[in-house]
Amino acid sequence: RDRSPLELAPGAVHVPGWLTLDQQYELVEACRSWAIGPVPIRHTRLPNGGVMSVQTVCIGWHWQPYKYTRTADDVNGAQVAEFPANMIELGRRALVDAYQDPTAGDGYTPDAALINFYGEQAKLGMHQDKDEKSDAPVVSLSIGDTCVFRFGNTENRNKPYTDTELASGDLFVFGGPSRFAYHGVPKVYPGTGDPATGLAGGRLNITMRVT
Ligand code: AKG
Repeated sequence: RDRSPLELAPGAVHVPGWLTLDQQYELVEACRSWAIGPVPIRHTRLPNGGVMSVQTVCIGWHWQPYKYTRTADDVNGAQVAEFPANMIELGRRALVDAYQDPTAGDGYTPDAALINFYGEQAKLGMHQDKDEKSDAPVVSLSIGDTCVFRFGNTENRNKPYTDTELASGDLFVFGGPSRFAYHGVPKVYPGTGDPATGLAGGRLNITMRVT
């Protein structure tokens, strides 16, 4: 695959195949451990009574709709795992490569990540990431099954949007004028991932944020 960055909209960049297989394997191992504890991965309950089809575990700060806390008060009350320094570095390199600017990562210090696991039927509705007080970019890493990623606009939940596929190893950055764009995952293609990532099935997505 061509690994050149593709700009979907100003500030929204897709870099196919950004992570090596080794990096994917390491991230899968780390996520497997975070999924066990201190806060176990779970289907998040929404205030409207809905339950998300994706399963989520957080590091650094715990996201519960619709705020960040240090302790997972809607799960087991435990403090979430620390945000590791090597992921801060990975986030900085992601910005440098996506924006093709050696200074793009300067001063970028993500302090939270949402780790989402998508089973065969899981989807994520169109939403904005707006519970962060910072307008620093969101860095998204995908591992495992390919999905349809729907990237919209900052004004309306629905059209206009662009559908693109995110495959294992892909990086997607949304910052600048696209930071608060609506986005979602309408479909995952089961069985499309490479088990050599350490993920036998499903899709893993990690989004780093500055809260
Ligand atoms: C989010 O965590 O806010 C997402 O939108 C995840 C997107 C994805 O799974 O690619």
